[in-house]
Amino acid sequence: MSFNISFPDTTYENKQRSIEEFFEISLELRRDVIKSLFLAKSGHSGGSLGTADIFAVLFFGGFLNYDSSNWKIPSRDRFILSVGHIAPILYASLARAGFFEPSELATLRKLGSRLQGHPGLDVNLPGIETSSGSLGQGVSIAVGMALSQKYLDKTENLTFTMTGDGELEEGSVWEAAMAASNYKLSNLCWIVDNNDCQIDGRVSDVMNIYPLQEKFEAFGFDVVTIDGHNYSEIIEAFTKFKNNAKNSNKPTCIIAKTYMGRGISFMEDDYSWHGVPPNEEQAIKALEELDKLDAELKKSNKLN
Ligand SMILES: Cc1ncc(C[n+]2csc(CCOP(=O)(O)OP(=O)(O)O)c2C)c(N)n1
Repeated sequence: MSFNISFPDTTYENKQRSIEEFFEISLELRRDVIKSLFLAKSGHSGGSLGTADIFAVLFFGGFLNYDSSNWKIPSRDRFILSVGHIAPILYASLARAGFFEPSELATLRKLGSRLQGHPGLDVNLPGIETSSGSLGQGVSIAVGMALSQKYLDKTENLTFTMTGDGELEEGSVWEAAMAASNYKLSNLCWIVDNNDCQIDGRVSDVMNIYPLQEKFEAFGFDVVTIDGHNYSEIIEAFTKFKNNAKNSNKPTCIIAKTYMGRGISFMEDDYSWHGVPPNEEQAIKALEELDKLDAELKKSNKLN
């Protein structure tokens, strides 16, 4: 079987969009994840695919303020991927937003690549604000960034961070949560990828973290629980956060109910896909499934 992988150089603007456009972008992000992980022969498929809809809205829906051609501009919003092992979806989003060439996605996890298995500051990849992947730490860094935005720099800029739900088993996460509300960080948006899957089982079986909404509320957050694959709900949640940032003293937590491996029939809601890449046969099948969804979308004539 011959299988040629290439990454088209399509990029997308960061602006208000229709549901169909977000779906189209999420399909491209998912293709990037499948292709880069197949080429890497290692890495985390499940969480990367499961969060693609959230990344599509956050990076391409006008919610995260950035300039990919001048990415270090101090007035940017920050995005910290605390759940660092799902780096492939962050890399895909950055590439499609113009931070670097999409063709670089082919270097994921290769020796000398800027796209390491977990985001690293040492490799100077545009868009990476901090090293992350030692679970529980990124979110504390995000709290520090939000603190300095609000009280040192006195800007209106925002900090977004994403944790896994297994990651919430780290005690330091709750210190960060306590600090976020203590310091009234209404400019902090904490997204929880609540797929109820972690490295070797269901989160609820390994270490029960529930009830989650009530826990974050008790820690002083304004909490919204959404379907993390429903674009309207994702848009509404980010809109609420932006409103909170201006009018409230509480940090916002978005608990996004997702399915690990979303979009690929044989990966969905299966924790054994937490940390493995597709082999050739699986990659071909996965890309065919995504192409089919794309064809159906185009046939529906709802794209501009
Ligand atoms: C401090 C720390 N301990 C352990 C690990 C190993 N580890 C990597 S991913 C993972 C499970 C994380 O689960 P979750 O946050 O739910 O991510 P998902 O399975 O949804 O991708 C663990 C324990 C780590 N990266 N950091």
